[in-house]
Amino acid sequence: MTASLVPSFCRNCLAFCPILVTVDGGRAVKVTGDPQAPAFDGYSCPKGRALPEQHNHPQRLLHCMRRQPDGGWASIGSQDAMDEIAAKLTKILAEHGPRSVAMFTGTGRVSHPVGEPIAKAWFRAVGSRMTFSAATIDKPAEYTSVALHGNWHAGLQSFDGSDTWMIVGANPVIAKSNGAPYNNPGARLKEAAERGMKLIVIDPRRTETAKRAHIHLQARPGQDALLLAGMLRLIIDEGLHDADFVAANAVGFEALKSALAGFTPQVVAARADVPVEQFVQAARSFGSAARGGVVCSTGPSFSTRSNLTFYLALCLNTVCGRWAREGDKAPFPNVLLPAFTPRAQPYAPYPVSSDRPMRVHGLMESVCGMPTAALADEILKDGDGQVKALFCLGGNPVLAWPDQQKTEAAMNKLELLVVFDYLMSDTAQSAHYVIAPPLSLEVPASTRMTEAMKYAGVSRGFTMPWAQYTPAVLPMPPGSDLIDDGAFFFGLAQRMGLQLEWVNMRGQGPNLEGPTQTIPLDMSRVPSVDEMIELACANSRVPLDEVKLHPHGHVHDSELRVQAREPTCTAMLQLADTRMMGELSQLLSESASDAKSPEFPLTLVSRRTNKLMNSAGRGVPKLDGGRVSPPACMHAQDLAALGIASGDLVAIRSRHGLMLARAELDNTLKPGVISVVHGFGNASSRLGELGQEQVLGSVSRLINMDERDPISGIPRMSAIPVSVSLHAGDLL
Ligand SMILES: Nc1nc2c(c(=O)[nH]1)N[C@H]1C(S)=C(S)[C@@H](COP(=O)(O)OP(=O)(O)OC[C@H]3O[C@@H](n4cnc5c(=O)[nH]c(N)nc54)[C@H](O)[C@@H]3O)O[C@H]1N2
Ligand SMILES: Nc1nc2c(c(=O)[nH]1)N[C@H]1C(S)=C(S)[C@@H](COP(=O)(O)OP(=O)(O)OC[C@H]3O[C@@H](n4cnc5c(=O)[nH]c(N)nc54)[C@H](O)[C@@H]3O)O[C@H]1N2
Ligand code: SF4
Ligand SMILES: [Mo]
Repeated sequence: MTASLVPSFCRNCLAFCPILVTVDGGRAVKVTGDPQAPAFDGYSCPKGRALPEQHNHPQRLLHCMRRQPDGGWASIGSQDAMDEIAAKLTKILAEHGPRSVAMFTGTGRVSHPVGEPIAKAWFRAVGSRMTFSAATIDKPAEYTSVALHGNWHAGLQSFDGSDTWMIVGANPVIAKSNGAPYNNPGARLKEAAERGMKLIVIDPRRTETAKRAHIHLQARPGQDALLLAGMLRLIIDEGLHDADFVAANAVGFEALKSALAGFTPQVVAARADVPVEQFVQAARSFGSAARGGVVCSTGPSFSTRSNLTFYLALCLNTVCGRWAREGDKAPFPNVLLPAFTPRAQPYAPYPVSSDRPMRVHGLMESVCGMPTAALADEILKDGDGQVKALFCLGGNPVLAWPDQQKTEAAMNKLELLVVFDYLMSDTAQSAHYVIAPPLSLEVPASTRMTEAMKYAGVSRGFTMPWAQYTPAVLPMPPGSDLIDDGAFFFGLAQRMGLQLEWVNMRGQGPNLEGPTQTIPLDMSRVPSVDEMIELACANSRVPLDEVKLHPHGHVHDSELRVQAREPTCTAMLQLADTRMMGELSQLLSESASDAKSPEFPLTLVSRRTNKLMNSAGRGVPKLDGGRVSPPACMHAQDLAALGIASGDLVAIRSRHGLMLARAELDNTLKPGVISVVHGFGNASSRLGELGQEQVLGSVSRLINMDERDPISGIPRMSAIPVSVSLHAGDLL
């Protein structure tokens, strides 16, 4: 058989880069970026190019697994697994009620976006609201800030026409995350700089993104709210704001202005440890530009006060009038989402929390969803409503949830843990059943999920009307019995006599672009993945069949322009939310040295690497380079002061716990800051098999769940005070 070259797109992360897959004998042997998809310049990253290694992974599960009474594992047919799990769930639901069954969805769901709506439909059908996701341990403030401040119907001004752009704690060049277009962000930032856009980056590390900045504020971690407050004050003080826009579209300007009074450039620059002239230059550069925006990402999200930081970023956009205006080209003309008419008008703020409490920590279900940081305690705390059964879809809680020890205790306490993963992950080690899914190249997909990310924040998703559909590129591996999560939950529903409904939301909270689409499913037969894609793309602006005509993807341009405010629209943006103004005054009164203590003199921050997607990619030599523990990146000054050399095994201690890592020289860091990649480490049950260095490598061991945000529950996951020392002796 001769090899063929098949166009598709990578689904390891939300960039969904177009790729060409070389298929030989039914197997993927090579993946490259697709040069015929000009919008992406043929770009791909190492994770995408390693799709063949992922699909052909020697430890890949080709059958579902069931834990045996002696603790060992045996394979089980997917139909039998559904029979047994349906019977167990029926019993748990009858004994403990719907709240006892929960779900966590992680980043692995990006590979197969149409499974989750069926899983959620199953939860609705059994009456459980207990569906959690990685969103509340990621950037939950994207949701809370929009609820507190309001949003803009037409969206933020587009990156393309902007002359200023500010990125707070994101590294989109590597992560394809908030702040820059997903289609080859490095190239897009370079182009923008060439046409004169002034990029401002706030990050304690001179990242790949910061290297492209006009101004890089290398601030102390955790000072973003302070910096944004200071910028707002300076911009208003110097009259650089857009008074007409504010008067027409926002309330609370005077109250915000007076709350900002104490945030002088001197106070802010000193506390954030940046040169005052550079801070002033950044604020003026942002304030005096005509178009552009500010966006925040995981850096400030993980570093406490995330609601306030994200809220102030929205205030900065509003005060400078940086929302798409009447007559502008629509920044987000939907393609696989239904058509809509963007308007130059606000969406009103709405309550952040529901009246539905969790059983623990005084947390509520909120606009960002169920608080994942509370789920371990919901499992551990005995009593009415206790979570007894958990489905984990494409996630790896043992390495990704804060407080690894607590997470492991919770996983081991469950009566039923069902993990959907293609490998025996560290969470799967605790499971009762592991469901083996087909991998991305074995199923069809559309780019709708990334398009719909625009509903999750103000600067996510594609910045152009890009769409692609791919059929399955590969057949199922010979001899395998794989089942995707959609078909699995559908099968459970059939066995339990449940009627499922497919739901497509078209926005966040009460502010929807269009009515929610609810489609009852025919329960007599399992829908194919292609049928699920059709359901997701119901009433799309561009018919799915037309998108399919472009196998290399296509920009479905539109002449759609932003329309004027509707005469009936009374909504206003809120610049002085009471809760946020309270936090502002607390922030000012806090001591500047709160994070410094002699016992924990360094500050640990998170970072991502180009070759791994959180914990995924470990175990693939091409991606992890055989590394068993994470790099602990440190400045030469800190290494020298501690007598540590690059390559040494070090113990990192926080008030909560300790982890092991390998020191690595990195002079792009601000001295005093140590930056460690998360996703390493292993379940502690594997200590005998793998050894301390490998097992104790998770940053989540350092995170205390009790230091949590009152709305989303996200704990401090960055800007953590730590100490670092050469590792000696046994730790456990
Ligand atoms: N300390 C610290 N903690 C963090 C973070 C941090 O930076 N620092 N980041 C946080 C963030 S932003 C997030 S989003 C979460 C991530 O939390 P998780 O999503 O729970 O973590 P991942 O490691 O991404 O887990 C993805 C899992 O999906 C599996 N997978 C991959 N492809 C497929 C597939 O096609 N199908 C199925 N079924 N499974 C698949 C992988 O094998 C892996 O086990 O972690 C959070 N936790
Ligand atoms: N290659 C790759 N791509 C990924 C992922 C991956 O693991 N690998 N994960 C995906 C996921 S789940 C997500 S959520 C996105 C995340 O995407 P990003 O949010 O862009 O994540 P990072 O690349 O870690 O960038 C966060 C930056 O914040 C900085 N930082 C840390 N603390 C602070 C602080 O207090 N203030 C400020 N201003 N900066 C701070 C760090 O130095 C770092 O450069 O990436 C996605 N894409
Ligand atoms: S950036 Fe890398 S992992 Fe993400 S879609 Fe593109 S090739 Fe895949
Ligand atoms: Mo994330």
